[in-house]
Amino acid sequence: MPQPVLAGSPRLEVWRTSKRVRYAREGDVLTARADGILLAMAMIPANQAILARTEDVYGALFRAKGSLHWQRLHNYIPAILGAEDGNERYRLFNAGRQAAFAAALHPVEAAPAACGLGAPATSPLLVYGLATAEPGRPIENPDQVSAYRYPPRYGSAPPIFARATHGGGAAARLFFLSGTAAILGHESLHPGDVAAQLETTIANIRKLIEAAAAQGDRVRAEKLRLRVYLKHEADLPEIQAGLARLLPEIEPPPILAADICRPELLVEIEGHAALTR
Ligand code: 3EB
Repeated sequence: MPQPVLAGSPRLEVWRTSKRVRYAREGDVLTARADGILLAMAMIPANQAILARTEDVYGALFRAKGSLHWQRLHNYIPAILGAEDGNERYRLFNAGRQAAFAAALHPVEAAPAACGLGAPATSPLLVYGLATAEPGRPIENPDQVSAYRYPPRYGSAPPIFARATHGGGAAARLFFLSGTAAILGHESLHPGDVAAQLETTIANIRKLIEAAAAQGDRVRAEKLRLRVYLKHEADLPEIQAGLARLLPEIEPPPILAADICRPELLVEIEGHAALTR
């Protein structure tokens, strides 16, 4: 992870399988492959030309994916709120991602879960994700506009991701939670109030758990494995107190320092959970 850790550990994810794993470097993409499973990570310098670099990274990832299906993607964008040629870099990133999904003929309604966060300006553009042999099932929040239908005021190209997914194939027992923030409809709530943003964010996570339940998936809050991204380190005590109060089912999750993709958003939470039979 390129972001500084404010609380908790570790800074790495470990995914286990009983299948034989082969590791390779395929151009700009590092891969770990097993039968029906791909973990792929692409990392390239992108302090300039973020749109073209995003298309490059996604083009390489789609080539590595082949006929598998994305389950989950993580996007870490250096200087995400910075400007380039008069445009916000996150908006340019979205344009590049949209172009790559279009080039791969990938329908936005079948997008995987994802998160989109800032990274230090000197970090490379980092995108990593999991693909398996069967498509997952998207889960949307009834109180949020689907991200791929955001109106143009958030940029000419929308972000492409599902709010959550029930995994497919080797990930069939997993619930993937996308980056979740204080957004209702398509609008950010509670500018400047980190405690209220956290409350809305956790409420959005619980709505996704309910939406999953309506589709027959049992996601128990105590199974959530979360990662919290916080814009201002000074808000750490308030966030830790809020997490303990609003999510008493789980141990305190790790908290990383990162810019969120809208200037007014102060906190975002993503993760996954093992589904309960
Ligand atoms: C939002 O709900 C907050 O660009 O891939 C969340 C998850 C967000 C993923 C992405 C962005 C992304 O719009 C931001």
